[in-house]
Amino acid sequence: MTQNTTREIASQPEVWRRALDLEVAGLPAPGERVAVVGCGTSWFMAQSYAVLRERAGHGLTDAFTATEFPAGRDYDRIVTISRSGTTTEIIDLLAATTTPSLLITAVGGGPAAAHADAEIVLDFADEESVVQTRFATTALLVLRASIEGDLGAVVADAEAALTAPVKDSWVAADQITFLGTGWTIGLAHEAALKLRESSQSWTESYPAMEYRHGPVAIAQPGRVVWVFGEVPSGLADDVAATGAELVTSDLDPMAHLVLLHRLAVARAEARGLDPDRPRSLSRSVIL
Ligand code: F1P
Repeated sequence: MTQNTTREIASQPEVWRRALDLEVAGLPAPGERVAVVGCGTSWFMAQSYAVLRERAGHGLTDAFTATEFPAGRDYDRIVTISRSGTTTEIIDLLAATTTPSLLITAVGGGPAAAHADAEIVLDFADEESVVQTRFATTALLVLRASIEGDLGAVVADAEAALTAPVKDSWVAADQITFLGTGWTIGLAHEAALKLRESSQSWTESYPAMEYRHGPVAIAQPGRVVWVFGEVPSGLADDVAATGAELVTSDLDPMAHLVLLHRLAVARAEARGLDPDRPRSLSRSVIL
């Protein structure tokens, strides 16, 4: 059970290290107005990159899922992320646009690449699993490194995340809400998706301060609130008042996502599910 997913999760520090050694050419230059587009996991990585890039002062950066790309809005570049390079909505968008485009993928020369002006192929991060873990994090790491420079400390944190305890209370929780701020909101959405895909868990995800505007209503003992990155002031008290368990981490938020990957496998196994065979999912959605 779970051989591919478990192996791919565990390989993240090594694969990330390899990614950081790459000379990546072709990413948008500072000042370009950029749309970043993906579907599913790739959309959430796009969201994180968009916030990082714009907040670093590199220029306007918006993230969309492919079908919601706003027709008529002007960008200097469209960056698409697709592990498979075969997702129909991504192919359609690339085929329709006249804006210069880049595809970040694990599989070079595929049907999406045929419509893109350039591609960055992270083939060493490709996966056998349906459920994405290391391709998504590696793509985001490459994008993040183009903004932040040296991310060696993030790799070290990912190593720590592979041996950190996965608590029984997280495995047993009947509901988990994920929160983030800024670029970690994309990680929160990805974490929630990961648990749904791998372990059919009930999860929700929000920008952290949205938690007070309704989502807190379902918090109670036996449920978990998991925060990626900074915990906004007052939030810990709000969660404590409900009896729910608050999970935070000193690790880099991307390393915290690696710990979440391990929780996804543990929850699947506890429910007798095989995360290598997620229900109703396929590696790529081809309409
Ligand atoms: C995107 C995606 C995955 C999801 C699912 C199907 O694929 O939606 O995020 O986990 O299993 O595919 P891609 O465009 O990145 O190949």
